[in-house]
Amino acid sequence: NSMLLWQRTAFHFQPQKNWMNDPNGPTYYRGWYHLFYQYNPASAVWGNITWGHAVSLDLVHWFYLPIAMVPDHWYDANGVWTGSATILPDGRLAMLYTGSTAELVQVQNLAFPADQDDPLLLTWVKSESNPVLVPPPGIAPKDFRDPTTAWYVPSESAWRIAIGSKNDSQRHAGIALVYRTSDFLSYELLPGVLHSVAGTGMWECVDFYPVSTESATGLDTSAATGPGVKHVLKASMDDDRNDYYAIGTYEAATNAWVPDDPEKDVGIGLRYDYGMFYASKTFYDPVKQRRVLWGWIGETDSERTDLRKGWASLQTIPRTVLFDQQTGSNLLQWPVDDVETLRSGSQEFSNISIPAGSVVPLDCSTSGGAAGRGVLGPFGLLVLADDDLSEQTAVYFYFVRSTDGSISTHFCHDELRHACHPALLAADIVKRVYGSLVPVLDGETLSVDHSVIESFAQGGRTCITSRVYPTSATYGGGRLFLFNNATGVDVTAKSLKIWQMGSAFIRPFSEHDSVS
Ligand code: DQQ
Repeated sequence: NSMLLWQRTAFHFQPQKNWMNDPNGPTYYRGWYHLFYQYNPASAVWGNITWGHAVSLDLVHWFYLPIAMVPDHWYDANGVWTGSATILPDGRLAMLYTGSTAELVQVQNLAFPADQDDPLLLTWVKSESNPVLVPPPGIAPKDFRDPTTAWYVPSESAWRIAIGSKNDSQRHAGIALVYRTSDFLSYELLPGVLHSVAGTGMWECVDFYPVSTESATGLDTSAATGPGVKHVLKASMDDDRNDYYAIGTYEAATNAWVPDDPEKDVGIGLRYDYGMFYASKTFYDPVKQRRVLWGWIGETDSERTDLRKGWASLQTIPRTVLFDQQTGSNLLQWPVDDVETLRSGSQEFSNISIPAGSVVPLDCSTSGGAAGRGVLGPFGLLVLADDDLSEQTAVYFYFVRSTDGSISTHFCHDELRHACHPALLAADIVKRVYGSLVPVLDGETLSVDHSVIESFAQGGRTCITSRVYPTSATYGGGRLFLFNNATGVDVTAKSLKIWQMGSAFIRPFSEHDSVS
C-alpha cells in the first residue's frame, strides 16, 4: 500500500480522492486561477459527474474548494458535463456546460456566479432559461456536447461558440457547429459548420483560439483576426481518445476555418501529446499574457486498482502554448514557468560521452522499444529506474535513415519495463511504447513526478505523457541513467541539467488563507 501511496503526485493537480476527468472552465478571475474538473464525489471510477473546483495564485499551488455544480435539475440529472468560461467585457463571467438530461439527451446550460464580487466563485446559479440549447435537427441526442469559450465578433456585436458533434451521413465526419448569441440565453445556429473531417467521428471538447504568428505572447480568445493571427482548432477524438489540433485561417464572415495543410487536418495530423492525454482545454491568462493548456491524464492501470487506491487521474502541468515561428507549422508547448519555483539543488553535467551500447548512471538521486538496437539509436534517459535497472521508463530518441539518405528523428517513451514487482499491480497495467516524429533534435525538458512523466522535445514541438507505476523505484530510490543502445554511433550529451522538484501544496482552502 505504501507503493500506492507513493503514486500520489507532488506537483500535478489531483483531487484529494475519487475520480477526475476533463478540465473544465479554466479561467483567471479577480486574482485567482480557477480550475473546475469533471469529478465523481462518490467513487474512483467515472459516474455521478459534478464540477470539482480548485483555485491557485500561481498555477502551481492549489486550494480545493467545495464542489461548484452538481446534477440537481432535469437538464443535468445525468451529469454536469464539460464546459467553458467566458469573461465578458464588463468583467462578469458566463459558464456554459453540457448537461446530460434525465433522458440522456445532451443539452447546453448556462450558469453564472451567485456573487460576481466573490473572487473564489464559490456559489453558482443555473439559469432559469436552461437548457439554452438542445440538439438541432439532424444531430443525434448523444452527439452534442462541450461548448467552447465564446469569442466576440465586433462586426455583429455578438458572440459565437462552437460545439462538437458528428455527422454519420457524411462518412462519419467529426464536426464543429457554431452558434451566435448576444446574451448567452438565445442562440442562432450558423449555416454550415466551422469545420468537418470525414472519418474522424465524434469531436469532444472542441477548443478554438487565436495564436500570434509574430510574437511569443498569447492572445485573448476574442482577439481580432487578420495578418499575424492564425487560429488553432482542436478536438478530442472519441474514437481514438487523443487530442488533435491543426493550425489554420478563420473567417468569421463565412463561418469557416481552413487548415493550412489539409494533410495535417484535425484528427489526422498533429497531436498535442503522443501519450496519455485527453479532453484538454486552453484559457487566456491576462496576467502573463499567455495561453495556457490543461489536459487530463488518465490511468493505465485497472479500475480495480483505482478503487483500491481510492483515486484516479491527474491533470498535466499547465502548459504555455505558442505558435512555432521557426517551423510555421506546429505549436510549441512548455510547462508554465511558474513551476520553476519548485526547483532546487540543480546539478549540471556536460559533454558526457555515451559509447555505443552503454548505460551511464547519473550521480544524483531521484524510466521492446528502448531495448532494441539499431545503428543510429535508441539513446536517451532512463528515469524512475532502480539500481539494477530491472525497473525503468526510457525516454529516448532514435534516428531513421530512409532509402533516399534523409534522416528523421523519433522521440519516444518506453513504458514496457516499469512496475516490475511480480507480486504487484504489474499485471493489470497497460504498458506501451509511445512515439512520434520530431523535427530536428536539440533541447528537451522532462518532468518526473512519482507516477507521471511528461516530456517536451525540441522546445515543445513534440510532447509525450506517460503514467507509470514504479514498484521499487519509489521513495527516493528512483535513479536516472543515460543510455545509448545504438550499435553504430557514440553519443555525447552536450549538457544536462537536473533539478530536484519540491512539492506544491494542494490542499483544502481554510479560513486562514488570505483572499486577495
Ligand atoms: N467527458 C465529459 C463529456 C466529454 C467527455 C463527460 C470527454 O462532456 O465529452 O465526463 O472526456
